Amino acid sequence: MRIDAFKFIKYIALPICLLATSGTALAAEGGLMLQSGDFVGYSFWLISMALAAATVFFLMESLRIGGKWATSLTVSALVTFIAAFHYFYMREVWVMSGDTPTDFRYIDWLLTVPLLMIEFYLILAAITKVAGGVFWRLLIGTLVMLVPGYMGEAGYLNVTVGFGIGMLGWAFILYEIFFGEASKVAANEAPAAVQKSYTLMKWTVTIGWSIYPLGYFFGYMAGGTDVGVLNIVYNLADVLNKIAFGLFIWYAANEDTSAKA
Ligand SMILES: *C/C=C(C)/C=C/C=C(C)/C=C/C1=C(C)CCCC1(C)C
Repeated sequence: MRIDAFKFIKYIALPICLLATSGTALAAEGGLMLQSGDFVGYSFWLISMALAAATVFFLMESLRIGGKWATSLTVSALVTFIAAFHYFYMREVWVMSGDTPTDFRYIDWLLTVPLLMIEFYLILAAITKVAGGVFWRLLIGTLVMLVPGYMGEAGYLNVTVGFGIGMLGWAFILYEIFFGEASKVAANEAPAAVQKSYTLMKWTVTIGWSIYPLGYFFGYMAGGTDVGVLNIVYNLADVLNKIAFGLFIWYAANEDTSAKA
């Protein structure tokens, strides 16, 4: 497919300029810079750049592959775009204070986690008709998981209660993608490549996502963790849960499209 100049500016060049300028502006105004030997700081820097690069890739690929896969790929790009922006701020918090940027993480999650969930609906909707209930159940599950979790961490709710309700939200999501309507549609109607990526995505939500409640548990309920270790683990988890997750979708889009070409 030919990519025309207007589309290129609108979808690719503009978001990239925004990302680049905001990142540089923040680094300049931050004052305190990354210290040599600050490995947690390095991981914040690496992940923010990897997320920015992944955004470019998903946007380019959504233009190239396009068609019914354009929406899923665009949403993958939105996830990495939103996360890259938050990482620019989070790394500042880290290098300036050595604290965990909890509020930024939750604001990021509040936007990116529902978008990641919607991907389950979108990849199925790209190949067949899916009931809207799938979309709503997954969306509600994410809110039940995140809002009490935030309230627990921020002190608006008892930490154990916040954790308990959040775990129920996560369990509800896992039930839907393993045994609910979405899983049945995937098993009965999806072509092999889409099934493969559905399986990878669902295990990411199980194993990759377990990092965050584990961090919460050890941080607040089991006597506290080392903030450095906690942040490196969260940062690496985001590579799997945001970038690799997007690549699983890209794989399905690519296979499904070349199978029909
Ligand atoms: C890109 C960011 C992602 C995928 C973040 C995911 C976050 C979670 C899966 C958080 C889960 C939590 C629970 C299951 C219990 C309550 C505490 C939370 C919010 C950390």
